Amino acid sequence: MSEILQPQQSDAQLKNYDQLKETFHWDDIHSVFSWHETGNVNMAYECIDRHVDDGRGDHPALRYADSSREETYTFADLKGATNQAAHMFRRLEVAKGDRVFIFMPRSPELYISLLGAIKAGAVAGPLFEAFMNEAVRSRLEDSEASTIVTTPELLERIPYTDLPHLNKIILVGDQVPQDGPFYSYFNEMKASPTTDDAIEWVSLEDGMILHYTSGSTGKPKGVYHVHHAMIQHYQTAKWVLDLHEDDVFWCTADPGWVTGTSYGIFGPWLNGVTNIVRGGRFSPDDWYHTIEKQRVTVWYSAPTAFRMLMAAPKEIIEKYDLSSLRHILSVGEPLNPEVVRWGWEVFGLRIHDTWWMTETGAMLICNYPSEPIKPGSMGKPIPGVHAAIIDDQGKELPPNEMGNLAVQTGWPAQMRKIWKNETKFNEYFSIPGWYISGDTAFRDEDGYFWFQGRNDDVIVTAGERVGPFEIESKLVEHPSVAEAGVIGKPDEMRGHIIKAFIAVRDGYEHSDELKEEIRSYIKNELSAHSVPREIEFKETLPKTRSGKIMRRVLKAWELDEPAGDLSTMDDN
Ligand code: 6R9
Repeated sequence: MSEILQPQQSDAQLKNYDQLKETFHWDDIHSVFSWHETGNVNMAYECIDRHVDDGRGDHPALRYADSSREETYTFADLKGATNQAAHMFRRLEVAKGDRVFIFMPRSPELYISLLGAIKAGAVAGPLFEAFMNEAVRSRLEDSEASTIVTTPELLERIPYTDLPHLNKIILVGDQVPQDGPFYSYFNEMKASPTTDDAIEWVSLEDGMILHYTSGSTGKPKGVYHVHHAMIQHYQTAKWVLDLHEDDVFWCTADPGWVTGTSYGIFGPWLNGVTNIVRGGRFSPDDWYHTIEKQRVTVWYSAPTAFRMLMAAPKEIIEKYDLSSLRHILSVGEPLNPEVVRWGWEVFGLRIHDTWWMTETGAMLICNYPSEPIKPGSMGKPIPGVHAAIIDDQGKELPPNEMGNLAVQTGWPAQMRKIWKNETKFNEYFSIPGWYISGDTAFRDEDGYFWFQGRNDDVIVTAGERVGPFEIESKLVEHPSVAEAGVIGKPDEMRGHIIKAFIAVRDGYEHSDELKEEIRSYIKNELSAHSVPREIEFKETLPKTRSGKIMRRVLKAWELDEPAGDLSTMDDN
């Protein structure tokens, strides 16, 4: 029997879960959006401008801080700035539906550009700042982006001369080259009015954001979301994040990942709360300092971060006053019961797990402040969503049986396509009526879902999804590498780490120097989070007769488990 923790917050906004599960329909909340009356749809308008219309223009919307900058923007400030950005994009001939990428470290300009692009009717494409040339190139090429906002420091990672569609590069910084497709962000913004006539009114089904994410094979997939998603961003931020107007909310994710947009931008701002953005890297001192200084009330982070905080010396946490916190949540990987217990001990609060994916666009299975939680479980589906465990034929399985975690199609934030890849898109919906997540799980007799693993080869490391194929492809381009197979190896701190098995070419030694060289090569070509922490040299790798590396066998080797059916293995 698992442990059950009773809810702490009697005034939580989600009331009567059991009843709402039966009666709630997404259409019920259309009337809270301004388009319900005006017919004018735009996510960015709904996030920012409407709060100014509602008389809350002076409320702080964004509080940004890093080691050198500290700035506050009210909703009125952001309304003006995002209007300017929309004018800037229009003047640079960005048309409705064009892909505008944003590739830079967290900063107010990132948030203003992203919302400005959406205001102008473009599809925003956020790219994590740590991406290196190849990762940047493949995403810009696939999306055929016309415009990118970046910094002079990151410019060398954008091979723009090889990207025929990319013809406008807006640089956030002082050094802007004279020749070429370059524009100065600050000059263009200065030349733009703050008036709202650059807003493009769209339909709920028009494109809004394109998030590239990893799959088990092939190149990264462009997951395409539309303005309609706002309905679910808004409502889950109420039910699950439990945001009230005066909350100070901090989502620690970067907008390069879906959590950093759905809940680092849309969810909180649709609800008109103060949103904290911290630039720079993780450090326990900086993080606790942020909570204390900004008086953060609701905090959304990831198990890896919690585990790193847990591992930091106790004296650090004791220096800070963290009493402003009311509600803590987690996403991205399994939340260990041990972390929930630590949260209770140090904050006096439960950490609430939430489950969803880039493809689902918003939270689907969650723990709520109003409901008991079972540590180790992801919780229960939100009202308006029916999730189930199904077998490969689509039959729903009884409680406690492990199978495919699937969701009945039709929730508002569901992806609408995989960019230029209908085949991949259709794979998710191969069983009629269902979205197949790729995760395995079971549901207990109380309706709580328990995550068991991924049933493809995608690696979730430190909360980030990494596709083994992208790394393997890069590895074999290194002169020393003949063959490479990449798997996730269980790790206490990071959930999984990336492990590469490598067969070297003739003339290369199995040396530590070579491992180091390969690591820095991946870091420079792809990104720091794609680097295999462990490398093991092998004479040959297990392959199918058709030549596919059998990651399943590599995993079995690693875990000392039986390798299962080897009938397709090539034994030469
Ligand atoms: C939002 C986000 C999605 C994959 C997903 C699953 C894993 C996410 C989880 C979880 C266990 C949770 N995952 N939340 N595993 N418990 N609460 O993370 O999106 O980057 O697309 O990753 O992450 O395996 O399929 P994304």
